Amino acid sequence: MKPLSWEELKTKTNFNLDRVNGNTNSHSRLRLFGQNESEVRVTLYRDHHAWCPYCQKVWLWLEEKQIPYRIEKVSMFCYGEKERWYKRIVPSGMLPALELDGRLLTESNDILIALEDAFGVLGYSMKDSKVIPLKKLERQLFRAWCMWLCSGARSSRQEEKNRKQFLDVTEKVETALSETPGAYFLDNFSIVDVLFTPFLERMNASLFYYKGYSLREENPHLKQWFAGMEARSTYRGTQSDFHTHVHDLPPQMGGCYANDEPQTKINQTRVDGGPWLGLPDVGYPEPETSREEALDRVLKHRENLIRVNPMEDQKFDEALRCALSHLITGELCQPPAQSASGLRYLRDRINVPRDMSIYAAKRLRESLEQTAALVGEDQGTPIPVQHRRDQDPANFSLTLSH
Ligand SMILES: N[C@@H](CCC(=O)N[C@@H](CS)C(=O)NCC(=O)O)C(=O)O
Repeated sequence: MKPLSWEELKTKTNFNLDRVNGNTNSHSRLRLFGQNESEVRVTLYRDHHAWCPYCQKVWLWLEEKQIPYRIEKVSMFCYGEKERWYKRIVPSGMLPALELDGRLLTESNDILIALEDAFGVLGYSMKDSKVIPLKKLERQLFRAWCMWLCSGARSSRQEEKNRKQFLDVTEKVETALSETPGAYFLDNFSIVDVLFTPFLERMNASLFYYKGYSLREENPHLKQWFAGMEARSTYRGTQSDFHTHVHDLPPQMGGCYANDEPQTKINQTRVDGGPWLGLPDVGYPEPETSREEALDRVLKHRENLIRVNPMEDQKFDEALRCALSHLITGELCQPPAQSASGLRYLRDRINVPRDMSIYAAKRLRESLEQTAALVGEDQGTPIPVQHRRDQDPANFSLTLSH
């Protein structure tokens, strides 16, 4: 088929999201949950790309409690320059920060305590005797994960030791989850689930890709916990995918080290090159709107996407329309010769949930890859591991949050 024009593509999506009062989403700058704007007492400062795990905790808490709040987005050092206005209020530049009734707070756990003092607890208090040991267990798991993922093992014995240490702590997490009847850490969804969410999500992604280990599939209680989280629209709105995490973690963690298990290679090929549907980064069924959502997001940013792509603009414009035509019609569309690297450059830079939700991203990656495959094996510029300035939000500043 011939590629659809931009005008034709615009008629193919009706995707619409109420950012202020609708489901949790990464684009919103104001959340009201049906309340009046005059009720807003809180501003959350979080990172543009939704990579910061400590921001995710606070974000999820506010969404669960339906507290009206504003969102200000700030760059992380690894992908851009810290905004001067932010350094004036938080000189270290660290995220998250939160303003509550004009009072500025930093440190995610202190923020959560202040929020529960102001608005009431989420199931249990951070200081509850049931919560404290689980909070400690989360930190223990975090340390074991860092040790395994981030120390380049000097020997296979060391690698084995790090792996075992992580699996031992995972066993304790399994036991804790088995002691409650439902999917969650306590009798109902609570603050404890919020505390565990950011790093369990990042562990699931990074260990799959760098260690050939599928946390979610190999642990029945964690499997149930992930499904319990995905039953919540709040979590779905903050949820990322394997591709985003495995490439956002290295600069944040100071390096992630792959082992030489055959399964690791298999998983890396799959996460980088697809197929992306069926990966254990999501378990709920695909919404009917995923393709329309992906198209809507590309249409909003198309000028910047074409401008930042290393390929010549006109050629990439046509290649991108071919991929979008495939996304919407399911029919393959021959892109211009030598456009594979431009298509794969974009395929590698779709971020979840920053740009779109998890299934929309999978569908778009699939169409970019299948279209690129028609004209060759050329890959895009490799994703850097020391920094991610290829993702500098300044390139999208006019449209990023619109
Ligand atoms: N203990 C702090 C840790 C916060 C933290 O490490 N934030 C990182 C992002 S995940 C940060 O802001 N780093 C500066 C940057 O990357 O720009 C908390 O819980 O809030």
